Amino acid sequence: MDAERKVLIQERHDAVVLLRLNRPEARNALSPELREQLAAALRRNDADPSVRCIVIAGHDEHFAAGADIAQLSERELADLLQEAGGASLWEVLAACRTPLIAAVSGYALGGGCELALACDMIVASETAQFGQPEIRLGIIPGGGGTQRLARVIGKQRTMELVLTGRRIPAEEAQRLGFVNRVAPADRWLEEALDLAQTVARRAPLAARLAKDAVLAADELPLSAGLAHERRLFELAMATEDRREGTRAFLEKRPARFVGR
Ligand code: CO8
Repeated sequence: MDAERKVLIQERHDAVVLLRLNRPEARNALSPELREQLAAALRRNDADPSVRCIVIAGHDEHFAAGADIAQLSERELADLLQEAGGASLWEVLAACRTPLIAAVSGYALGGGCELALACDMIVASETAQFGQPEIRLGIIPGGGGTQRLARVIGKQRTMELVLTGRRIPAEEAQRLGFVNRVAPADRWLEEALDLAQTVARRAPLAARLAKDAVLAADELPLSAGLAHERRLFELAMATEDRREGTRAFLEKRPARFVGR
């Protein structure tokens, strides 16, 4: 438990959970221990219906500097193959049904950039720097970076980032379309939490269905995606929250969503 508190700190802000990476001595490098604890925290919170949005953050100077290079330098192919049994952090992130927001200040590099990209939205400080510098270490991204970046910013731009390892500032990342909002250096976490609170106030089942529908756009051809959306829309129509939401609108009062 002590170790858990040390590398990953969880705070509760009403219906929002804030998970803070906390290995400042290694620029929040994603050690196996940190990855396991983050995966466990995501699973735990995703299973808790009172949690309506999860924010993943680091600190002012660093979101996460990627995989732990000290550990990477020692790894052999056999170690990697052995690991493949358990669900990795990346699989847990992809399976998380609760909306996820990355709050990025400072460096988000390698696995850190991939962690941010695996979230549903990114709020960045004006100081944030994103990049996939793996090529400089003789490797390539392994946490989904090539696939997610190519889907969001396109092949040519992804090639440049992945083949050169160039870092890009928050403003450029926003221009390229993978950062939602850029906040002043002293407000990045507040703005991410504000966005999370807004999501948390919406109908929670509809939020999960909406997330499912949007993510399907990356996986399915248009006709299958539209059919999937239609099924999820029908599910949303069957909820108590739909009755409450539509009634509240007609009665000109705020809706009280209960998640049923
Ligand atoms: N791993 C381990 N230690 C690190 C890492 C890291 N990724 N990044 C920084 N550190 C350590 C440094 O070794 C140093 O330790 P010490 O104080 O003992 O010398 C300390 O943190 C401070 O580092 P710097 O002196 O370099 O700090 P700066 O503020 O000058 O620079 C940077 C910060 C820009 C973040 C710089 O440290 C840097 O470039 N780090 C490496 C970034 C990088 O290459 N990341 C990619 C890693 S590979 C990867 O992520 C592959 C993902 C594959 C799948 C995912 C599995 C998780």
